[in-house]
Amino acid sequence: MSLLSGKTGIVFGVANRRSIAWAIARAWVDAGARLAFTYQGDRLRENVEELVGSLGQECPIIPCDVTKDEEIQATFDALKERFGVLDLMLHSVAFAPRDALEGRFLNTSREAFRIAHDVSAYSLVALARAAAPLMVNGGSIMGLSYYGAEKVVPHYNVMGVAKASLEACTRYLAYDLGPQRIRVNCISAGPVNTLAARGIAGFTDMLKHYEAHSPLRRNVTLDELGATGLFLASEGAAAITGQVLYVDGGYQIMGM
Ligand code: NAD
Ligand code: 0WE
Repeated sequence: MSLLSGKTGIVFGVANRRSIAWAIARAWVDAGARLAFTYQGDRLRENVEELVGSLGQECPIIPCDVTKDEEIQATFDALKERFGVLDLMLHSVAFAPRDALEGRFLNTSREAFRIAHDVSAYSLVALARAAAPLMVNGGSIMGLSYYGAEKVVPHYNVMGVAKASLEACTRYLAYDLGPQRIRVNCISAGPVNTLAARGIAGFTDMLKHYEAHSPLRRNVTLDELGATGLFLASEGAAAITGQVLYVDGGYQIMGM
């Protein structure tokens, strides 16, 4: 029997085939899960429909901008209708206004700070609150973080502060939801060439830096992130909650 057979899940954050969310979703489906997908706006609908069409299962595909409470409500109403019970939720969503990821952190505007935290951190709380009532047999919730939460990565700026919040939210949610056997964790991924990383000045140099300095002397692959997402969803991780798991070739342990 496969690791996730009979389990249901919902995935937030697929934009295209390179999305980390897509890698984790594929791993979940290969392990036997039934999934629902959300997409941010009309711009991404066809992308997600085409990708999901290749999975060989009928999946609900629901629009959901995570900054809109009414769309979150409608998403979980639809999910309750289709699946009834939920076991897994993936949060793979982040955004900060582009100009906040350039120049000095010092110049972060109140509005850029608000948006980054609303989309990238508060949304985990809102989604967990909506998902928990459907997780009647316990569950596994996971988000994606990055090392810039913990140490200064030049230009990651307000996103680093928002990821620090996401990681703290993960711990508080793990405490609140633990009695319901719902686990909440983060995967802190090394840099991956996705849509969200594209066009970041110096991103190619960052990939080279990880290759040169991480203990494994290479970058992480999407398949490896999928495998970690599968582990966190599975019984192998049954006693792991509130944690940040680094999937970064070991980069995070280095002091120099
Ligand atoms: P991606 O662009 O494929 O995914 C980001 C997703 O966020 C997109 O699907 C986008 O639609 C969604 N999103 C943004 N604003 C939204 C909103 N208001 N409502 C709903 N969805 C919204 O890029 P990715 O690299 O796969 O990013 C996924 C996650 O992984 C993010 O949390 C990112 O911070 C994190 N991460 C990425 C890297 C990397 O190097 N690529 C490293 C570590 C962590
Ligand atoms: O979390 C991220 C990136 C998330 C992201 C990306 C964008 C680009 C387009 C959030 N908001 C936006 N806004 C946009 O307008 N990563 C972990 C990838 C990333 O981004 C960086 C990095 C790394 C790594 C930005 C600066 C420095 C390093």
